[in-house]
Amino acid sequence: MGLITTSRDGFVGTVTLDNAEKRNALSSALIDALCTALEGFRSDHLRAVVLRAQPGVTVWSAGFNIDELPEGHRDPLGWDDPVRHLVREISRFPIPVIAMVEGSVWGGACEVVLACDIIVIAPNASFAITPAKLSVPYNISGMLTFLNAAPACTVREMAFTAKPVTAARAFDLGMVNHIVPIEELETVTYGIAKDIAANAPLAVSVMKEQLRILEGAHPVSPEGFERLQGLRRVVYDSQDYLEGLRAFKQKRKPVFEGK
Ligand code: KFV
Repeated sequence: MGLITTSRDGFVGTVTLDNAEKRNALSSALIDALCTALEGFRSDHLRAVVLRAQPGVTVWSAGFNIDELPEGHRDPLGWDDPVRHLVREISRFPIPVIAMVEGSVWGGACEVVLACDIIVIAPNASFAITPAKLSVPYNISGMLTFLNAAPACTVREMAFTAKPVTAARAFDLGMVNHIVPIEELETVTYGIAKDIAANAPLAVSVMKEQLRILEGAHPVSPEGFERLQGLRRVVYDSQDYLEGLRAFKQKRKPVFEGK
């Protein structure tokens, strides 16, 4: 079964998430397919990429594939985790990636969208930062993606409540570039892609990389890094982490005890 589809029109490539049955959860297989598609676009010298889901979905992506989270005592979002790999791939990709979003976007998928260069959304889009619903310690560079995309007080509210933010609010907060009626979503998105594709690709590419390096220019001391990793370890070693996973699989609300 295909998890994604790809297409291209001139210099513009499209990757469509195509696993609505599992709400486009970011399984390692889906992410592998997506990264392979991006690599193909890179070697063919495309100039803009649109990342989207099938038209009409109510869930753009349900985020991390919870079934693939480790059963405790291992960092669930370490360097080699597929979502981390995808976020790095998008942000280091030398071609602008435009996220075109209708429907809800959860957890790791919210980071993936916010890691894209430009975001165009329909009024039914929503965004949720969900680790607190599962007792997952999000990783440090992931928190930086959120912090680069939204005001710090918004990141705090989203992360602590895990409640979705509406499309209108995401736009008001400057988290996305455009909110447009659903009938105009493709026209506006592909219009931007074509504008980019008409420009000088080397200049666009170097500006993308400059912005990535500048956005990531936050020195963290070794002591600070080790402190954060130690605090994260307490979370993924906890009973609450196991409870979060169990509750999702049993389709019930988790009961967290703070230990
Ligand atoms: N991982 C694995 N399977 C998932 C999934 C996920 N994140 N989300 C949905 N599925 C599966 C679900 O188990 C079901 O499979 C099918 O997709 C349809 O889901 O074999 P099954 O039982 O058919 P439903 O029935 O729940 O769909 P729906 O009623 O439309 O509700 C959609 C939605 C998105 C509201 C619901 O599926 C949901 O709450 N999903 C989890 C959303 C979430 O909390 N995502 C965060 C994942 S953790 C994450 O990203 C990270 C890294 N983090 O730290 O938070």
